[in-house]
Amino acid sequence: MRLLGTARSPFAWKVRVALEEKRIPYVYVVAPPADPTSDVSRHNPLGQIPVLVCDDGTAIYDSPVIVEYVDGLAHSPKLIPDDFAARIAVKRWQALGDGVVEATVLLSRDERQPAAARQGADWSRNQQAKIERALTWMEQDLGGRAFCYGDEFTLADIACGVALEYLDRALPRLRWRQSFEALAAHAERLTSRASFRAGLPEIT
Ligand SMILES: N[C@@H](CCC(=O)N[C@@H](CS)C(=O)NCC(=O)O)C(=O)O
Repeated sequence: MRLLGTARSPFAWKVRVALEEKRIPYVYVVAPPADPTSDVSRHNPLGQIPVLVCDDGTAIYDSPVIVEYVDGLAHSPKLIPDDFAARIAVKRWQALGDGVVEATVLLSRDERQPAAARQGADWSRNQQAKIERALTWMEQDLGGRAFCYGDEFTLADIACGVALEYLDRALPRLRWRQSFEALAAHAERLTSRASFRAGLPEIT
């Protein structure tokens, strides 16, 4: 199995954490989508990474679909619960984490542009408000628990940890840890796991 990604992709990192947690061997291939030699568009018509290319050539995308596939490959640990309500709750955490990552990517990319090329104050405020609202919800839902959902590590924790660590690295000016103590403590617990240390994205 080959995972196509880049050193900077938070979505590829989420998949790598899942693969590490499940102890599933894979080959990581650095494949920048914009590089015509990278073959990404041949595997994913949308031209986006991450893409998981199975040994029989089947390509799986996007990251939520890949992690669901990966979870089905090995029984334990179970990242997405079977129970309907639990599964929806865990996937909702993933949607929130992925949404924080998307807003962080857009905002941090915009902030690196020359002033004349930037989107403007209203747009930036809107992106930042998404992040703050999502973190507020996460902080309240996590409360004093050790895991995002239930009493076991799940995909919810992967998505949450990836989003928080990426936010730390891509938009350090937000200093979110000062306002969200439960999330800050959870981020420490999560990023100390060996699975999270694999494929930590570069920020440039
Ligand atoms: N919803 C997708 C998002 C993937 C995504 O945004 N990938 C970025 C890199 S992190 C990408 O490939 N960008 C190139 C492009 O959109 O052309 C997922 O979860 O996999």
